[in-house]
Amino acid sequence: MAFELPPLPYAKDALAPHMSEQTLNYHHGKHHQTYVNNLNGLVEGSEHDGKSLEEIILAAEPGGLFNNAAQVWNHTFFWSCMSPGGGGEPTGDVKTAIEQAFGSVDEFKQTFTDKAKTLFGSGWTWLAKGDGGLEILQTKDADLPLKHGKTAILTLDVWEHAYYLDYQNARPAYIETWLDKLVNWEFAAENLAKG
Ligand code: MN3
Repeated sequence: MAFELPPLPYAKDALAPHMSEQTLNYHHGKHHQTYVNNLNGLVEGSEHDGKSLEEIILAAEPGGLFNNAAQVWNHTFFWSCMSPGGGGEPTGDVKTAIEQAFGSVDEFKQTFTDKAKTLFGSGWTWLAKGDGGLEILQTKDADLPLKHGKTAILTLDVWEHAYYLDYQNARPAYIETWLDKLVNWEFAAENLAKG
C-alpha cells in the first residue's frame, strides 16, 4: 500500500498571517508531497513494502530511504504541532513537566529559541521525552527522536523552506512567532500522555 499525503489538520489559510497559505501550499503541497512520492518510489517492490512508516524509519540505514521516510513522518507531526489560535502558555501536565525539566516555561522558551536559532543549516528542533524527562533536541536534516529511542512531544521545522516565503532570512522572527502564535500545546499534552 502506497503512502499518501495526509491532509492538513486545518484550512490552508488558517495559520495566516503567521504562516501564510502560500507557505503551506509549497511546504505541504510540494515539499511534503515530494517526500511521500520519493518514499513510495523507494519502497515499492523492496523488502520494506507493506511496512509501517515507523518500521521503515527504525530499519533504514542513513541515506535516501531513511531521509524520505523520516521527512514524511516529521512533516505529518509538524502540521499538528500548530493550530489556529495556538501559542500562549502550556497548562496541566505539560506545564508541570516543562517546569521540572527547565525550571520555568520562560526558561524553556529561551532554550528552545536558542537551539532553533543556532541549528546550522537544515534540521528540526524538538521538545522530546527521554529516560530523564523532557529535553530539547536539535536534529540535522531528517533525523528525529524516534531513531534515538525518544518520544517526540513538539517539533519546529527550521529548514529554510519552512519560513523563507513569510520571514525571508529572519529565522529568529519565525521561531518567536511560532512559540507566541502557533504552537499547539494540546497536541503536546496528547504526546506526553502517550509517551
Ligand atoms: Mn519542511
